[in-house]
Amino acid sequence: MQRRIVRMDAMEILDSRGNPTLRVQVGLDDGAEGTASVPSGASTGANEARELRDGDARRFGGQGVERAIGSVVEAIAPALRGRDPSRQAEIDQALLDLDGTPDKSKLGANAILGVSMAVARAAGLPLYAYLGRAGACRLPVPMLNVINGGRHADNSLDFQEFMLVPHGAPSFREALRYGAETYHALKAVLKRRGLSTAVGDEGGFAPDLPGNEAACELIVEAITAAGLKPGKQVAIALDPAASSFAVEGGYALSKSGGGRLTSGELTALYGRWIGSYPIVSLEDGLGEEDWAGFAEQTATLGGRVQIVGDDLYVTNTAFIRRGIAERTTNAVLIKPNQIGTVTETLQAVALCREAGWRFVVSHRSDETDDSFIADLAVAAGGGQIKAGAPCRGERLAKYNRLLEIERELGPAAVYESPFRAPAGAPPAGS
Ligand code: 2PG
Ligand code: MG
Repeated sequence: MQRRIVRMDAMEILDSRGNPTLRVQVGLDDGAEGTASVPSGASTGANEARELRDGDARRFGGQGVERAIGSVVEAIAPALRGRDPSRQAEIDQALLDLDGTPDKSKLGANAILGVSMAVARAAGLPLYAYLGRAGACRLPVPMLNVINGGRHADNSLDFQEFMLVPHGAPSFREALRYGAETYHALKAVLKRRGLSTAVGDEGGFAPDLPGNEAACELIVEAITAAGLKPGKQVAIALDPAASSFAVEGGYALSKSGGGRLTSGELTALYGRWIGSYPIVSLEDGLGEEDWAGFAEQTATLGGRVQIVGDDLYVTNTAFIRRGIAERTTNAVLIKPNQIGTVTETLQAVALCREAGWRFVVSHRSDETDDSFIADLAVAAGGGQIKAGAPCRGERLAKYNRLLEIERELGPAAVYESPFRAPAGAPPAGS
């Protein structure tokens, strides 16, 4: 029997930075319900789909989402009433048509994504199997952001994220243990040196260090202190989020007092680090306008590490297509709220697969307890997720959901390092 959407509601909740965001609920005629909460970013790409914020300075400094709630209740709900929730692509297309703008600014990408995710949740359980169809059984290697800098912390680090990659673990559960134990070892190392163990926006530590490179040294020390093998069991991933320190003609490392570098000099710096530390992945090593610099970086470093584009592509197939044609990177960061619907997110994943590119499903720095991306990562099957440190509830919601999925899959669950093959190689199963 065909099921129908009969009810839709939205409310304003707070996200992990204490800013308002949207929770959307969709109800079906058989009583099934789907709820979803929408994340937000701090280091946002210029071409991301636009959130609708109230701009009313009397509430939340203008950040309220009552207008976006209006979009859901007044515009979207009547248009989707009576629709079959299992027709995700048609529903998402209806949302695009209803909005009619290229950047979803009329209804708001936050309103649109909330509905899109809630419909998927109402339509099928478990969500990973529904989105991925049969055969969704690959658990992702987590990238755990244990040292925060850039726009995510008030410290001396220009680079935004220093992540643990426990790719040498035998299972997701063990990988998370490696990550958590290293996180605790890192805390002890910081304490011993009299450095701050307060955490940044994604739950990683945010100490003042003499320079960006010191974060890599500390991480290697922590991996060893946890009794694990750097590189073999736990490697490092970086997201400098370089758009946030890009300046006219180069990059300014002003938080650390590291001076100005050209695009080529910054790539050379990463190259030296790759020689000294077990780095397997480098995301947004350059700014979102530096397409030529990225191509150069991929040509020089792309055989040794995964080069991931985030701000550059904003999960948009138009930009990813250009990247594939110009060999700008060899991997893509996938964030549903950058593009605004579940279907477009899956299209971005499909394009990566077609090109033999890797991809990493990702959270945002402003998160909620919604674990949608955990299911999405298993459904997409690319074998990588980044969801912050193994600390703070909104980050753990994703990792704990992955533990549940792994348990549910039982012996069918697969945990496989995408980093054993050379960096340019396609993800397994593609
Ligand atoms: C990133 C993200 C998530 P933000 O740059 O990859 O870590 O940060 O959500 O602030 O854009
Ligand atoms: Mg990023």
